[in-house]
Amino acid sequence: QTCILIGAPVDSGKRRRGCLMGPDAYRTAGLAEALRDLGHGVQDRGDVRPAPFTPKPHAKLHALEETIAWTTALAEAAEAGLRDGLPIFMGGDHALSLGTVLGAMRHSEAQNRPLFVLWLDAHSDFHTPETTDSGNLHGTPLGYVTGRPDFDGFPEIPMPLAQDNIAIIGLRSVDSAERAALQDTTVQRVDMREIDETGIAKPLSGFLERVARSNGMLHVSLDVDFLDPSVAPAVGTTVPGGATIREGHLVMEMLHDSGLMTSLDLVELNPFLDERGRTAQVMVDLAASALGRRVFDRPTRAF
Ligand code: DIR
Ligand code: MN
Ligand code: MN
Ligand code: MN
Repeated sequence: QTCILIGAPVDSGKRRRGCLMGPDAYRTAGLAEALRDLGHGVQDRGDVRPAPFTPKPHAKLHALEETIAWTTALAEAAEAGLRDGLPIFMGGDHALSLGTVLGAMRHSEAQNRPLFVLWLDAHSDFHTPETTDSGNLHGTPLGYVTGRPDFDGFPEIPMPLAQDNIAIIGLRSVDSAERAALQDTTVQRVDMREIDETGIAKPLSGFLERVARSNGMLHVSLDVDFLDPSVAPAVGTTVPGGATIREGHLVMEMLHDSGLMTSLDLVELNPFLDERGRTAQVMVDLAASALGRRVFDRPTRAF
């Protein structure tokens, strides 16, 4: 399994700047070396650049043209990366997933396999350009890929991602328009209360079983703010009451055991807000767990 590292220094998905430094923070924290130590081939393809664009002021949406340009470029990079190995997108804010999930959708369609998406995030990112209050497009990728309206100017969605094929885990900040829209969907929504009550393994194995039964491809999108800010402070939108380090590793270890993950986003790291690269290191360690780092081998569990 070759891991293809792809820098996605997207900083247009919200107003607070700094996520453009993410890819180099992951490189500095030793992502490639950690994966090589696990026996993987690793290829760093450098940073993607956005397609050419002309900025136009917009009454509400922040950096619309730039975000569209990133979406176009990243969808192509994702499609190419998936042909050659397991792409890991080093973000960059969550607007990068507008492109990476689109690329994964195109690839899975070409493979004739269904795509599933696991969204690890405090937020549901289910807005449309119409419903967003903040005007920050990093809050819209799941709205986009599921075929919600008003994404004018963005690349066409070939076939919307089925709601049944999405799980969002870690929820604790859902805007009212998102809540209203999500309520009527079959998206698997796992909020922090459910994690408190049942543990994180139970809803995750249910989802992974569904992926396995459909012989699906699985795109995983890990937002730094999935984790509690006490352990992962370098993100612009911290929300208290998040996943612990161990819950994060358990998710990643289960993903590795399942053998189902086909692509991975690491998003919203803002190294400018960090102290000594602490959060970048946490994210590198989580990625390593998803790619097979473990304390001991254990009997394999079939999904
Ligand atoms: C918020 C923030 N719901 C918005 N979204 C974030 O601006 O629409 N997603 N931070 O991860
Ligand atoms: Mn750089
Ligand atoms: Mn997010
Ligand atoms: Mn978030």
